[in-house]
Formats: sequence, C-alpha cells, structure tokens
Amino acid sequence: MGIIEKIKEIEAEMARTQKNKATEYHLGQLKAKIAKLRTQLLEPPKGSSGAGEGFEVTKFGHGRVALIGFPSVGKSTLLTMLTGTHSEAASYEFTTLTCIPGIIHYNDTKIQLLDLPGIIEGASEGKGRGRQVIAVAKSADLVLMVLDASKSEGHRQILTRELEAVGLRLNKRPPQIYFKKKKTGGISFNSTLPLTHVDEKLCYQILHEYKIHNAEVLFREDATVDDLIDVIEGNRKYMKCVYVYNKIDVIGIDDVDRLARQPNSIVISCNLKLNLDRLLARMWEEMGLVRIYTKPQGQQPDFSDPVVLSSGRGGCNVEDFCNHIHRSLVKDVKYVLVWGTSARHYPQHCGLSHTLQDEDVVQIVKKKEKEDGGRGRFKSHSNTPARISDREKKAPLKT
Ligand SMILES: Nc1nc2c(ncn2[C@@H]2O[C@H](COP(=O)(O)OP(=O)(O)OP(=O)(O)O)[C@@H](O)[C@H]2O)c(=O)[nH]1
Ligand SMILES: [Mg+2]
Repeated sequence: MGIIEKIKEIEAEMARTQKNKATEYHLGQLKAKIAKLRTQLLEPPKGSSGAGEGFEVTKFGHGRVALIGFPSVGKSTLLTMLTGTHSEAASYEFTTLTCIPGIIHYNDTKIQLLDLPGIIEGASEGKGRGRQVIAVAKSADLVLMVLDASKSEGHRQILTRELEAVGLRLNKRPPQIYFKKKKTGGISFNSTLPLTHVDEKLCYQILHEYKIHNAEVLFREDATVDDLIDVIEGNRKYMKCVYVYNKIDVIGIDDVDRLARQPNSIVISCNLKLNLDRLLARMWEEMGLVRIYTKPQGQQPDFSDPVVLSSGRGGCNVEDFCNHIHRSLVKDVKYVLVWGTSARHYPQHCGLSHTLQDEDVVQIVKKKEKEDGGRGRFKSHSNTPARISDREKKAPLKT
C-alpha cells in the first residue's frame, strides 16, 4: 500500500470515530500517524537527487511573494499588472506551466513576485505540479492566495488545507511548547497553566508514536494535539498569507463587502484595476520590511538607497544593520546615532541591540578611526569622526 492510501485509510478511520473523552487518545495517535506519513511523503524519492524537476528561480530583491491559487483565477493577469513583466493569461485553465518571476518597485525596495501554475485539490499529494508549486511557495516571505470572487468560497479552505498538509502554517505563530529530546530520564511533562486539550497521558502516547521515550515537554499555552505534533515534527513553516479575491467586477456589492471582511483578505479586480494600490500597501505591510537610511558624518542622509532589513527574517536591530553592510563592521562600532520613530529623542545614542524601525536614519560612530579610508559606503566619512571634526571647526573661533 502506498503512503497516500495509508493516509486516506487513517483519515477514513478518523471520520468514523466519534469524538469524545474515550476516543481522544486514539484520535491523537491517528493524527500523529498521519503527520508522520505526510513527512515521509515530502521526502524526495530514494535514488533521485530531488533536483531537476522543480522550477525554482533565483532569489532577487528584498523579499519574495508567491501567487498561489486554482487555475484561471487571474494570477498571471495580476503579475502583469503589478510588475509589467508579461505572463501569458488566457481564459482556459493551466495557462501558466512554470514559475515566472517579476519585480515590483515599491517604497524604494524591490520585491520579487512569482507567478505559478494553478494548483488543484490533491496538490499536496502530487496531483498536477502541486508539490513543485508548494515548494516554491515555501521559499517565499509571503503567500498571496488568489481566489476567484465569483467561485465557491470553499476554495479558500481547500487550498489552505493543501498547504497545511505539506507543513505550511498560514498566519499562525509557532505553538508555545518547549520540547527537547533527551538521552535518558524518561518523559517530563509540565505546563505553566491549566490545559484543556492535552493531558499527560495523551502527550505520552503521541511521543510513544514517535518512539520518543526521553524528553522534556513544557506547555506555555493551552495548545492542542496538532500543535504538539507540529512541535515534535519540527519542520513546519510559519508564513504570512493574504487572501486576494480577484474579479470583484463580476459580483454584487454585497458579496464584495462580505469577502472584504473575511480575515486577512483583500478584494481586487485586475480588469478594472480596482484596489491594486491597497494590495501593494498591504503586501508591503505584511512583509515587515524595514528601510534604514544611512547618514554619513556631517552630510545629509542618503534617501535614495536604503539598507533594507526584514523584521521577520533575522530581525532588524543595529547589529543586523551593521552586518548587512559588512560582516566586520560590528566590532568597530562605538555607538550609533538614530533619528526616526524608534528614537526617543533626536538623535538617540544607541547600542547594537537597539531595534530599528522603518525609515530610521542611522549614523555609525566607530571606535577608533583607521587610516585605511574605511570600507564601502562609509568611505566618505570614516576618516573624520564626529568629535574631532567638531573640535577642529570650533577651535579657530575660540582662539
Ligand atoms: N472578470 C474578470 N476577469 C479577469 C480578471 N482578472 C483576470 N481575469 C480573466 O481570468 C482569466 C484567467 O486569467 P489568468 O491570469 O490566465 O489566470 P491564472 O490564474 O494565471 O491561470 P493559470 O495560469 O491557468 O493557473 C483570463 O481570461 C483573464 O482575462 C478580473 O479582475 N475580472
Ligand atoms: Mg497563469
């Protein structure tokens, strides 16, 4: 029996089983079994390198956004509208057969937008080119799930389920469960608050299913069995997703209003160019990009070319900012001067741990200025530290 059949069988058994206190443990065990099988399904088949059949494109720009959706919902039309890169659009299904990248220029940053083939129900099990599409989606910073506003609303759930089946978690944060495998000592189960979904016995059973007999588990929130399985599996990807309802030109205003009020949703029409600017703004906001402008000593900040950091990927404190410019910069930094929303007063003297916010202006003050002329973008001011040049300027006036 293949893995997919095994999953189907267990799902059928779960559907047959009544949900109550007595069957809770059994259901938990079945869930763990399915999770294990799904993980197996994701592993590349033995003997193949796993490469070659996908359609990965090179990363470009400050962030990557993937367009995911059923066929003919208007993904290619949207790419063409937002990026100017032409992607074939037509009224028949599966027009797009590979991954087509385009670039959005927005707020001084470049965002790579990927048009992908349509996926269908069963994509997670390899139907169509579903697996490859989802693999590309996993590499993105944000997923735009494009939906046809005039079609069934069930599509949203079907696609979300497909993505969840391959370990993507949309608009969720990782469960607050501490889990660590040990070599000896049995299983220690603790929680910082009363639990309503999981008890010690259920946790033991799930761990047993994974053949884990020594571990430390600490629940920091009232998490579910699914959360526990996610933590044990450890390969989940937590991603942001915006649900984009396209083609609102063909539905009534009441429906538009209802769709617009769904969580994490936005309504647009590519044909009438409705709400595309809001979509861009929303996309930008969800990506959590932070633009930092550098200010050379004694000069105006350079507002044309920001350093772009991502609050999601890696964080954006002063240290990240310095590392972004040059790996060796951090050890030379004495402090930085910050102007902008993250500063309490202007300019604020900050250390490496200070968290920067979008559109901050930063001036780096180095510990000991070297005579080598500095490196890269700080070349212009690295020879003239603030205090010396100030003193030099003031000196003639005093005497
Ligand atoms: N009425 C209406 N039609 C649209 C809109 N946007 C796109 N379409 C039409 O929908 C059809 C499918 O568009 P595509 O952009 O090819 O859709 P796709 O999602 O890329 O499809 P696949 O590549 O097959 O997955 C085309 O005939 C478009 O003209 C819209 O806002 N309103
Ligand atoms: Mg297309």
